[in-house]
Amino acid sequence: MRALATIPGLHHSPDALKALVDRRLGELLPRPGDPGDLVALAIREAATGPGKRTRPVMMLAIGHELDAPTRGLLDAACAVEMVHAASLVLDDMPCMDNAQMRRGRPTIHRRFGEDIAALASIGLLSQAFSLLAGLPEVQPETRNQLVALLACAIGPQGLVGGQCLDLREAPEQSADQVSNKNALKTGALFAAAFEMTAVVAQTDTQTRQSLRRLALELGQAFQLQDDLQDGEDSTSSGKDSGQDAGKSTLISLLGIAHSREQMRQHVQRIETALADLFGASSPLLQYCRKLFKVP
Ligand code: GRG
Repeated sequence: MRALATIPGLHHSPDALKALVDRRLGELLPRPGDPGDLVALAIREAATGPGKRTRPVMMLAIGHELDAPTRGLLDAACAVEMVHAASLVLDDMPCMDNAQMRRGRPTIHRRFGEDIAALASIGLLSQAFSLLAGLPEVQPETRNQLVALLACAIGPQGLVGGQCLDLREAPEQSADQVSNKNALKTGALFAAAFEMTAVVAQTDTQTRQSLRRLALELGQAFQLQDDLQDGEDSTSSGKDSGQDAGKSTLISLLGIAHSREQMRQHVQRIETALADLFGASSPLLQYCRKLFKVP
């Protein structure tokens, strides 16, 4: 196995890991063959626009702690980011959230048209799975497991199911129902990402289960932060605000103060889980504090 540490000159700060992901995505994504090759351009814009790359950065940081083979994990992390990008393109479309801005830029369908946006999303999904199917440094059986984990996270038990609840939910939702929706919409991809990391690193079942629980906690905190931002000025988030108007969110049900308290509790549990798994001085703890703006 080749651990991240064996790549000469590689530092493990989140910024360095993000740069590594961006460089690899740049190598993997299709390049426009001619000025008319709109889908390739849209795919590139969707996957390499100025997002945080939270999922792949965390996969690499966790993989480093677990001594996972580098090249296989990096490509698996890029596959997860491609799925995330595909989901954002679809989520923004007029038939769903009808968003105008994402990451400080006009949304993909506004720039390229709805037809190209739908094709770019499908193109990203197909590229993610073809990447996993040919993943370097891992056995065919492991590749199969990774494909199954990611497929399940996208489907009715994951993003698709959560998005359907979000779009068609009955008006009066309980806090438990909203948490369940968030677990599907946001937690499922984090859970797949962390379990995939465990599979690439060939950890024991207990570590894999701990990582899954951690991911679901992270998904709840992440969605709460996203919802809290929805009520703020869009200049800080780079995307439309007020998208949640008329929807049940934990903010609309519990109020801002109670939601912030819930988020604080999730973050506390995330920190405890990370410290238990990787030690109190793990860089992942710092990364999470920054992610959730814990002073
Ligand atoms: C077929 C992939 C696929 C999905 C179909 C459209 C859909 C179902 C699901 C949408 C799910 C969705 C958009 C959930 C929200 C997740 C979320 C919190 C997004 C924001 O993530 P960040 O903050 O964004 O990581 P950046 O821009 O930093 O990448």
